Amino acid sequence: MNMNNWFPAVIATLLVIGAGIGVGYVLENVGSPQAASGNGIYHLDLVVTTDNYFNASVGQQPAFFVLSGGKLVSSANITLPSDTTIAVTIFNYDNGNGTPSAPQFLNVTGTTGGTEFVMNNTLVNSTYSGNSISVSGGETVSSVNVSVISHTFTILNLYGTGSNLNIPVPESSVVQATFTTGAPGQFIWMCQVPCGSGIDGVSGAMATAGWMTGSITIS
Ligand SMILES: [Cu+2]
Repeated sequence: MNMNNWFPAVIATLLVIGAGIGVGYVLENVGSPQAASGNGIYHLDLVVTTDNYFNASVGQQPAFFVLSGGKLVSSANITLPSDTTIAVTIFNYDNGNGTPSAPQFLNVTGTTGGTEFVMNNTLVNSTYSGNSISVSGGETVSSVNVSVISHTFTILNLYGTGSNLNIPVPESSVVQATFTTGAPGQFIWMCQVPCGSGIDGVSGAMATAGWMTGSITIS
């Protein structure tokens, strides 16, 4: 799971932009599924990194972090406001591919319009133009191909039993989507692409809060 050469630079740039003017500004200007507008938009910025030391027997594992106040903090317990539009941005450093636990997790579900906005090197494919840069941008999708899926950010049963928020994340990409929370409650988020340790990949990161799973408190 080594990173591509270009990707850290893209991430670094986006993080600088995010720290300087708010990642929401990026979201609202690149054609996300729902342009954030007015008050009450809550921004949840997530970063997936690899090569985090887990322990001596497992070695290194991928993990989700929350980007908060300009630094990475644990994703073990994420609190979101109730009855609010959440603009989520996921910066995925991982260039590894996996197989989801079930085909349904390739599909975007529970987001505004049932879509997400994906940026990666191929989609952005920027070129030199007019002594500057010409940026192509990204792509709005309703599913991710099994050949490129890396992780998912899934909130189980967020909209009722069996009705999940599911945001599939391609390898080496930035993904943006919006969704709306309901009444206060307790939920579980987890990645649905077994990316942990053990023969089936569901141990280690996949089974540990703050790595590939955690709680969501809607309050
Ligand atoms: Cu994962």
